[in-house]
Amino acid sequence: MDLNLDAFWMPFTANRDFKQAPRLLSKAKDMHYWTPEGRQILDGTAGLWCVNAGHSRPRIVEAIARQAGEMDFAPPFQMGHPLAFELADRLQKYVPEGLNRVFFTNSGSESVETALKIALAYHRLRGESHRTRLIGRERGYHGVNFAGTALGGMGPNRKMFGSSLSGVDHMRHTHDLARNAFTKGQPEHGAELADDLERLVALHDASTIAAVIVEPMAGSTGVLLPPKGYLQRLRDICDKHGILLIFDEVITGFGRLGAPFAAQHFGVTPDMITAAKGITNGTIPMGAVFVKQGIHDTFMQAPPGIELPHGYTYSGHPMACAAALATLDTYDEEGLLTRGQAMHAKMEAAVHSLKGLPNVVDIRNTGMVGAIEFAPRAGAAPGRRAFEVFLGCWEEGVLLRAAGDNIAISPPLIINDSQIDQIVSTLEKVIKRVA
Ligand code: PXG
Ligand code: PLP
Repeated sequence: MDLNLDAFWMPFTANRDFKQAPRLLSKAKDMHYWTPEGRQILDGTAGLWCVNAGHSRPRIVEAIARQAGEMDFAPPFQMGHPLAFELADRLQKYVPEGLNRVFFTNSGSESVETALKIALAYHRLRGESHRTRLIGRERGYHGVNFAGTALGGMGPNRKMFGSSLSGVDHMRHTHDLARNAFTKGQPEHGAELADDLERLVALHDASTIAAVIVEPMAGSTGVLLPPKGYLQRLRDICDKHGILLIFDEVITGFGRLGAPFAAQHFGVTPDMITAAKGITNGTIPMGAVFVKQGIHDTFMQAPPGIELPHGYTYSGHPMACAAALATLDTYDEEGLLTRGQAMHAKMEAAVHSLKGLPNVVDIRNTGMVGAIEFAPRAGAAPGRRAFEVFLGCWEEGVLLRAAGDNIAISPPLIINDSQIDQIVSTLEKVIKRVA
C-alpha cells in the first residue's frame, strides 16, 4: 500500500518503531478486524476498551447514517435538540440510583476535567471554597488533560509535564503481588490501604479537600481489582469528612465487569461517575459525567443565569446521541451489560489456565476482563516482555493490549467460548516462545 506515514504524529505510540513496521487495521465486523492485506485479527481488546457490542453493528451504523442526513450539528449552548434529552433520560435506567443528572462530553479525559470542576464549584456554591484539594491514587489513569494528568498516578504519563496542577495528592495503589498473586476476582488483602485517605486528611485537613477520584478497577495500569472492602471504606471516609467520591468508569462503565457500572458490581455508590468509550460502542466520540441529583440541584439554587460556565462545542453532539441510543438498544436486546456474569466462569478458567507458564507472576480477572503480569526482562526497558507478547499475538492473529508488564484482555462482550479459547491458546503459544 502506498501510504506516507510521516505526517501523522501518533498518540501514545513509539512512532519511530511503528513507522518501521506498521500495524494497520482497515476493516472490522463483530469480533474481528482485518488488515489492509486481508489478514483476520480476533479483537481481544474491544478496540481500546470501547467496542463492547462488537464492530460495525448494523443498528448503530444505520442510526449514525440517518442522523448525519437528518441534522449534522446543533449548537449546545443556550440551544438544544431532542436526542440529547432523550439520551440523558434513557441513561437513568443504567446508572446507580441517585446519579440521575448527566453532563455530556466527548471523551474520558473531558469527563474527568468536567467532574473535577463540578466538585470545586459545588463546594464553592455551598460556601466551602476552601475545599480545593484533589486526591488521586498511584497507578491511576484519568486521561491526558491537565487535571487528569496531575491526578493520574502512572509515572511515565506525568514526568514530562511539570507540576501541572497544585493542591493534588495521591493515595497508595492497591497492587500487592506478595499477598494477592493469582487471586480470582477481588483480592483478600488491602482494604486497609483506603486508610491512606485518613492519612491525607490528617495531613491537609478535610476542610481543604474537595474530591477523591479513583478507578473502581484500575484498567490502563494493568487491571487491578479493588481489595475486598476497600471501596466501601473509601466511601465511608469520604462521607465522614464531606469529601466527594468520583469513580472514573471510562473503562468499567457499560458492562465490562458484568453490570452496567462497576459501582453496581461492587455495591458502592460514588457521588459522580465519569464515563466514555462504551457509551457509543466506540463509534462516535462521547463522554458523560453522571452526578448525584443533590449536587446538580445545588447549582440550580444559584442566582439566575448560567449555573455552570463549562461545556464543549460538541457536548451532546447529535451524531453521538444517535449512536449512543442505538448502542443502548443493542446492549439491551442482547443482554450485553450483564453478559459478563454468564461468561465470568469461562473467562476466569481460561485466563488462569496460563498460570505456571514462564515468567508469569500474576493473573487477575473479573467479568469480561483479565490480565497476565510478567516479570520484567532483566536489563530491558520496563514492559518489554509484555510488549513482545503483544507483538507475538498480533502476528498470530489476536489483538491484545500491553500495559506495562501486563497483557490486558478485554474483548467485546459478544465473545463466544471458542474465541476465548483462541485468545488463551494463542497467548500460551506466544508466551512459551517469547517470554
Ligand atoms: N479515565 C479512565 C479510567 C480511562 O481508562 C480515560 C479516563 C481517558 O479517556 P479518553 O477517552 O480521553 O482516552 C481513560 C481512557 C490503555 C488505554 O492502554 C486506556 C485508555 C485510553 C488509552 C489507552 O489501557 N483509557
Ligand atoms: N479554542 C478556541 C479558540 C475556541 O473558540 C474553542 C471553542 O469555541 C475551543 C478552544 C474549545 O473547543 P471545544 O469546545 O471543541 O472543546
